[in-house]
Amino acid sequence: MQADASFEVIKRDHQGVPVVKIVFWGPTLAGKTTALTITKVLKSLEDPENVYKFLKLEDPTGRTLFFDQGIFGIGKTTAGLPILKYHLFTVPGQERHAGQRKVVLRGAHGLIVVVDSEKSRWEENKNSLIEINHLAGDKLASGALPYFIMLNKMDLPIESRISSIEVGKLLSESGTTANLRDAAVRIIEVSCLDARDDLKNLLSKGNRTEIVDNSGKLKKEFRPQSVNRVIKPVESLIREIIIQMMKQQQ
Ligand SMILES: Nc1nc2c(ncn2[C@@H]2O[C@H](COP(=O)(O)OP(=O)(O)O)[C@@H](O)[C@H]2O)c(=O)[nH]1
Ligand SMILES: [Mg+2]
Repeated sequence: MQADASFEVIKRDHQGVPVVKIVFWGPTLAGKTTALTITKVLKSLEDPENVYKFLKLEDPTGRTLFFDQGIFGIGKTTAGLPILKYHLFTVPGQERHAGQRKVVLRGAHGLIVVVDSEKSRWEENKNSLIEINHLAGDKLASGALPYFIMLNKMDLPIESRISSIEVGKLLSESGTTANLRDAAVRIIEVSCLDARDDLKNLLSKGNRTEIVDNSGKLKKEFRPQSVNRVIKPVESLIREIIIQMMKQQQ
């Protein structure tokens, strides 16, 4: 295996907690910042002690400048520490930010490639795939960088959006098919808009007592399906990364 195609070493913070990095990749306006924000809101409801940091760096028009970042944890050891911390980053999607994207991608353990299902965004999606293939194609091909493809905006009318099947065409047009081998099973169709609305509705419910436990945390069974889909790639990647981490420790 090539040196640059091996799994990133997982570092630990000053308290010895392993820290992993997951990056949302994709063209501008695809919904990366929205997906990260939904993750943050859900985590704040379900597991608030494990929300460490949330930062959005936007220009005055709301476009991401440099990156957005959220730091979260999972579980709690007897010492009161999380068993793992994960940093979620989004890249700035605008074409002129290629340099920043490269920096943000550095050291990633997992990748979520956000594809904008809006038909008119074909070229932007294609360019974004070409770029990630150029930067990380070897790692994606070898499995060293586990990934999911998040096909967003599935709420759009069917005639103005692409389907998962057409993502295959997008992959072959961008020359990424060979590297994104298992892509077909790694596509998750989502609507961040529906997820955001469902979260809002949930929170505006008059009687909150039935949806929260004794400590005021949202019970997992009340997680809306639309939100679950948005969170799924992060949760699945963390599981895959933990397996890699255990292999590194052997
Ligand atoms: N219709 C629709 N619009 C969405 C969805 N997700 C995000 N958007 C909108 O797309 C625009 C760009 O979203 P943003 O998260 O800032 O994209 P980013 O540039 O990838 O970070 C915003 O106006 C969002 O409200 C979705 O699932 N469906
Ligand atoms: Mg953004």
